[in-house]
Amino acid sequence: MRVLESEFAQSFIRLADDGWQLRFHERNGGNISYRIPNEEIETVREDLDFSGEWQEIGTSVPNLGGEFFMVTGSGKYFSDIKRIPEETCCIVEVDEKGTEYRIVWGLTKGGRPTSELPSHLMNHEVKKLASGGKSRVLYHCHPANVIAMTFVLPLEDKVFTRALWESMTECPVVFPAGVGVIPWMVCGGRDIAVASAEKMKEYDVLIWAHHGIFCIGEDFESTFGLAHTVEKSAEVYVKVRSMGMPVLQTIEKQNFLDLAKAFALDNLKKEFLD
Ligand code: 2HA
Ligand code: ZN
Repeated sequence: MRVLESEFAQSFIRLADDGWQLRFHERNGGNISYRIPNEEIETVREDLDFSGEWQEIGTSVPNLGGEFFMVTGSGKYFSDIKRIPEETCCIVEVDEKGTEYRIVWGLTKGGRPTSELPSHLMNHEVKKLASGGKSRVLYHCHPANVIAMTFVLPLEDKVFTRALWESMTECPVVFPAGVGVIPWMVCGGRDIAVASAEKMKEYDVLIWAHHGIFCIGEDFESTFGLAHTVEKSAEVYVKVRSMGMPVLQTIEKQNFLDLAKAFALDNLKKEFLD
C-alpha cells in the first residue's frame, strides 16, 4: 500500500488540518509525530526508500531503536499538509542505537523533520516506557488562549491545573493528572527536550510558557481532543478574566471530589485541590 492510502497517514493529515482549522498553527508553527506500530509500517513498506543518509538526532533515545515515526517537516506550513502531505511530512527510521535517523518517505522537495525532533523523540521514549507502549501521538501547537495565560499566572503546575480544571467541568475527566508548566526556553533545543521529558513522566500535557501546548496520547483523536480541551478551557478562563466583573462562583474542591467519584478518576491529582 502507498503511505498516503494508509489509515495512519490519513489520521495524521486530519489532525494537522483540524489544528489548522482551529487556528492553532500560524505559518509553520507546531509539529506532530506518530510512533508507527510495526504492523502498520509493514503495510506500507513497499512505498519506503531506504537509500537515504543517516543523520544525527542530536540526542540519544536507545529505547526507540529501530522504530519508525511519521513527522511534520521543519518550516512546513500546517495549512499545506492536507494539500501536499508528501512535501510537508516524512517518515523517519531511527537506527538501532537510537542516535541517528534517516528519511524513508516524504519531504519530496527536500527538507528536514521538525526542529523539535529531539523533544519529540525524548518524550516518546519516556511515554513509551511509562505507558507500556500505548502512547504514540505527540502534538505541539500554538493556541492563543493558553499562551495568553502564561503572561499573567505564576508558572506553576498546580496554578495552571486549577485554573483550567475550574474553567470547564469536563477538564479533570480529560486530564486528571493535571498539566505541567515549562518556563520559557529556546525552542527546538535539547534543554526544552530534557525539561519536557522529565515532566512528561507525570503529565500527558505540558504548557510551554509564551509558546504553546505539547501533549501526547494513544491515538490521533484523543491527542487532538486533549489539546483542544485545554485550549477551550483557557479560552473560558481568558473570557472570565476579561469581563471586568468579580467571579461569584466556581467549581469547588468538593465538586471535584464528586466528579472524581462519579467518573472513577482514580488518578485525579488530589494534592492540587488544596
Ligand atoms: O515552528 O512550533 O516550536 C515549529 C515550532 C517550534
Ligand atoms: Zn512551537
